[in-house]
Amino acid sequence: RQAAFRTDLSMLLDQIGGGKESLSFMKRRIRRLTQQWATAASRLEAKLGQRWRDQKKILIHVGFLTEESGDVFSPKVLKGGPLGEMVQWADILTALHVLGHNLKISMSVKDLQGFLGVPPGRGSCPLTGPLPFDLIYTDYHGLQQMKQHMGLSLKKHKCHIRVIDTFGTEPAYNHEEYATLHGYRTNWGYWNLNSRQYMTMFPHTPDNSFMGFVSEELNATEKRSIQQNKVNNMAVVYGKEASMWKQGKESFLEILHRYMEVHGTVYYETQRPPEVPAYVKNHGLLPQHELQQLLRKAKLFIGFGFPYEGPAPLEAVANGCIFLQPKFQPPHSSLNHEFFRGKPTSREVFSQHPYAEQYIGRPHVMTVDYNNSLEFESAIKEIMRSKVQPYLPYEYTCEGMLERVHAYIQNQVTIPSCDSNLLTTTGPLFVPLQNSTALVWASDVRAPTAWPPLSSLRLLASQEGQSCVEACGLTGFICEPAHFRFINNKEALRGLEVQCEVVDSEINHILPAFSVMRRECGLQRDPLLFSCAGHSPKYRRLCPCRDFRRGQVALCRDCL
Ligand code: U2F
Repeated sequence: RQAAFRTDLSMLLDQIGGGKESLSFMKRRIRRLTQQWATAASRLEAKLGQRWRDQKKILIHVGFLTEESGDVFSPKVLKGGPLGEMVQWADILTALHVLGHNLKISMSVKDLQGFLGVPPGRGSCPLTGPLPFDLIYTDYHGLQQMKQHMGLSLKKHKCHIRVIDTFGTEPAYNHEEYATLHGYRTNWGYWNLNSRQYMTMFPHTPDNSFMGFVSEELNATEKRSIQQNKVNNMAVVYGKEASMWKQGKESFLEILHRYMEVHGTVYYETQRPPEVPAYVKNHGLLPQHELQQLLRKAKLFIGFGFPYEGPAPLEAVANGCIFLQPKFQPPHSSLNHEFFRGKPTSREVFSQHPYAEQYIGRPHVMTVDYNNSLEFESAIKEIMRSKVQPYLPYEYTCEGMLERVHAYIQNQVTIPSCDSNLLTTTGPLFVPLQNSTALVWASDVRAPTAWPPLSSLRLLASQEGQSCVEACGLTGFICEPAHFRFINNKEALRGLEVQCEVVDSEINHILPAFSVMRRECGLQRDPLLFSCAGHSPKYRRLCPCRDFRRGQVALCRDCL
């Protein structure tokens, strides 16, 4: 069946059910953004023209909100706890509904069993017969629950699963045996999925798919009125929980206070939290739409280093604030920081919000060393002087999210780990270009169904110690894990004019790669370990880069 765009969200709201604060929060958000989604749907519909879109049967099982997982989030919704995940799930549900798919929504193990058609009760009772869904969106908690209740059949159906995974999972952590043998084993990873089945909140590592969420969009009139009503000396602090204001914040808060009126939205019960200085005008935790109003007046939204990588800075910038945040030197990661410890990634986080720093940047985002009070002070002065327009990257608009999710659903079907023919592909022809880049022979003959299409591929060799994320990034491209299978061959090495005395095939997440010194070349033996993130000091990596659309890094130019 052809999927038809929907603009009426009432059926979705009914399906979500109620009772919990987390669900009420999501429903309020969905209602508030209804008009924005409707406008986006009609724009995307016009853009896609008469293109056929398959209607998919989709199960959405929100594991972290089930009682069975302990649901620690719901009770904290009105108390300053994390809302980013709720924001994202609300937007995923809406995007799938608006795109016209056939949804079943599960928030408990009982719902899950009912939808999958497995008998209720404990223990693993395998699903017999075909999976009644084309796709299942869930999270790590949900995956665990499905393993318990679907048993072996989970393995059989795993290509249909998509895991919403805020901070991302790198291939070395995802590969069970490899992770166990090489010290990448965590509580979360090791599911042996294809890494692109993990969908993240920001485009962290291109090994995963970027799912994202949306932020409020403003029309021209609203933008104009924001510009007129900005209060140049008004700052809002990022941090809705008192603990985010603790320790060592006094000195730069003091400097900030010298120049600006400081506002906060810190949750409190009866008394002002002692962590929040008396001169701060604390509004208490606000409903989302009231926070937006506050941000419309404020000039500065200032981060204290935590929470990492949340939605709020995008909302602030979308409402015309400048986001000021601390640089992390050394960078934070699962190797050196409690918050990231045990997360299945060794990604280094160089500031509180790397997306804001790298993808938005000045004048909307300023990243400075907070230990340097001169630098901090001059940033505040600069912010008070400068004028900025509200800004929202296209990929965080409703249209951008719909476009991306549409493209994934219609094209991301043959996930490599589920494709037995993977390593038999012989290489295409590579033509050297300048900068050691080689262009793949522009013919799709050998991979007619490849998505992203092969026309987007640019082969490149990284420097020693450099990952493909960095190597592709530095040349204005992005690493595309789906293209690894086309460059994991001798033709690619030849295309880059690499001198190899031996070409081995091994299981190591930095392969394909080569050592110049030793004239040693290695190809990848296990496609599950193709990794954009991997790097090693002695090896130069073969990197499959691709182009991307401006404002929509998840999609290549010919991807739609
Ligand atoms: C992130 O979680 P948070 O929920 O702490 O992220 P924030 O950026 O603070 O905000 C999430 C939403 O909370 C809303 C605001 C954002 O959309 O509009 N909000 C509000 O409604 N009222 C207020 O007074 C203040 C904010 C991240 F998203 C999670 O994935 C991480 O687990 C967490 C820890 O790093 O950070």
